[in-house]
Amino acid sequence: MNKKLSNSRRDFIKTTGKAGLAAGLSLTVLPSIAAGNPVINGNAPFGEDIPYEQQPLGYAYTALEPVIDAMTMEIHYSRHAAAYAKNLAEAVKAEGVDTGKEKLVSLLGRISKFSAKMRNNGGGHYNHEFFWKSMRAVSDTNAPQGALADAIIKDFGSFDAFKTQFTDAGKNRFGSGWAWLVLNKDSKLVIGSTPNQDNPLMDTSELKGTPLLGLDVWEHAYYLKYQNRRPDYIAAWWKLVNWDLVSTRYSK
Ligand code: MN3
Repeated sequence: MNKKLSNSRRDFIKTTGKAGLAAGLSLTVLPSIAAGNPVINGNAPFGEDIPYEQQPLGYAYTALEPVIDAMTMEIHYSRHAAAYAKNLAEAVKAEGVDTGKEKLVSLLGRISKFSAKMRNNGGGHYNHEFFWKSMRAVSDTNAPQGALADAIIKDFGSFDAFKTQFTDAGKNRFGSGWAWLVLNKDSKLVIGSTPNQDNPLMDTSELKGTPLLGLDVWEHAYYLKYQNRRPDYIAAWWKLVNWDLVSTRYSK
């Protein structure tokens, strides 16, 4: 953010703070605004911190073969996801977000205050960074362990029932979007989906909670290898899920 904008924001906050005091607004809220902290929607779910910039992939484009082919990974990461990160950088600049002070996860929690460009690209960037980390090389015996496995059985009946419900969420998402496993505010595991690049951290989202696992069901994620067969892509994708990381997210 440039200095002029930053100063005018501070003046705005000062003025608003005085007006707020005059109007007798809560003193517990105002000091944090005056200190320049992000204003966080009180109901925003906790989500993991993801930087505003695109991060290195962490594995080769070939690492997820044969489930996801190298060309799909290369186009997906270096073109689609890179574009979300670039457009997000433009949006935060244009809309005066101080990225040194406010984390992306907090911004998503009040995304209704921003433009469609911020929503689409903030979500697009966050979701893809989250997605890359959620996968690792193929394992035919891939399944969650420990406390997460117990919670899945408790909330869905069995691992197979969980997979069926998650698969249906991905299959039935009309058009483009994401399927999610989230931990809701009652510490219950919930499956759902979001349209476009929305996610469960957004104050605009019907599905709310802490994301534990997300699956990209946009055609760009699977079309080269699976064409119109989204269910085949989802069925194969289970071999890639990094359950160790999902467990870590759950235990946090
Ligand atoms: Mn994608």
